[in-house]
Amino acid sequence: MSQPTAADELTLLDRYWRAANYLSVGQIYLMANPLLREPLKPEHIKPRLLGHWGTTPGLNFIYAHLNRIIRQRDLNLIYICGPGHGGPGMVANTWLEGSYSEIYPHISQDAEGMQRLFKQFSFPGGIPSHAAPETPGSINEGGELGYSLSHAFGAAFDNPDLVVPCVIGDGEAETGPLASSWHGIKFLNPERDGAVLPILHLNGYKIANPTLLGRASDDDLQQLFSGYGYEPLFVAGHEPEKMHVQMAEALDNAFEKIAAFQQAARSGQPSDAVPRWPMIILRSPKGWTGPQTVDGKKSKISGERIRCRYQPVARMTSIAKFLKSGCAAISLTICSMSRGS
Ligand SMILES: Cc1ncc(C[n+]2csc(CCOP(=O)(O)OP(=O)(O)O)c2C)c(N)n1
Ligand SMILES: [Mg+2]
Repeated sequence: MSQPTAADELTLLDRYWRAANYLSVGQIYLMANPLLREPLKPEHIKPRLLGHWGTTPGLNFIYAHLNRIIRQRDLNLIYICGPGHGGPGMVANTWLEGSYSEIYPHISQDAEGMQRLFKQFSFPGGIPSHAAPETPGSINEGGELGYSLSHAFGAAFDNPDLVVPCVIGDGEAETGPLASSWHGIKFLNPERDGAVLPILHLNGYKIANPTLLGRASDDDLQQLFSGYGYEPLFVAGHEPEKMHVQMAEALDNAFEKIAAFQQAARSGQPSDAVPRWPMIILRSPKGWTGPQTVDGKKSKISGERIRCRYQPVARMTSIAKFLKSGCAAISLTICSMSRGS
């Protein structure tokens, strides 16, 4: 059994997550003043706001935790991101890791590079708002939902040393291609293929409408995915500290199971037993860590964060109001999202 993750490791992981969240918000809103070192002015904010915040904190959370497991187990791993509309998150993480600046040296890992990183996002002459071919490491485009899990299986087949965690949005899970690709697990040979770890991200909504799987009980999900051949591991909540512990435990558990299936199949003593591969079902709020009220309006879902697909503060009138009040409020919004308050 693995040891529980040390508290200081989780603190560092949380800081990494918050940094990725800040960088994601920055790309959506800012074209100047990237570190908010001076009070916000209208010219710091993009004239046209584009990009999805709602899915991004969950994607960043998963990304940070996968980095922990890669370091811990020295893994060869590729992260497939179904909600490619969370492009700001994928770009933020590759910049934090350094791979973005390696490929695009002018987007350097300093304040000047950060300003360019923010400005280029969904901006004329810049980069798309979705994960795209130019996003480092991307093999799954963000535009049309439905193919993430089949791409994950395609990456793992005949690639025995690769582990492929695949994040699937609960909206994407309702598309025909995705709904059928769960069965890909039946073709996965633990001896000569790599592993696929589906991470079903139940943030409850597709755009702003409720999802079928988001409304299903844990018991029903357990039975559904067990029927497909998986062993679901549940991670649920909204308090970052508790969620970090749960997610670290779920990933430790999943990777131990994967390693055990592969070792048994590659031991030279083949058996007819069919592995029940792990998957993770992650329930976290859409727009997690975002503001609970904007323009005096509370989230429609009691006790939850504001439900947002795009930006929590999107209307120019709201931004103008924030700016009129000395921009403290919007600075606060940006900071609180990255702080996970
Ligand atoms: C095939 C297809 N249908 C519709 C869309 C439009 N669309 C973009 S994001 C989105 C919601 C996706 O919901 P989900 O997968 O749950 O992602 P998340 O909640 O994490 O944003 C939809 C319907 C699309 N991109 N592709
Ligand atoms: Mg969703």
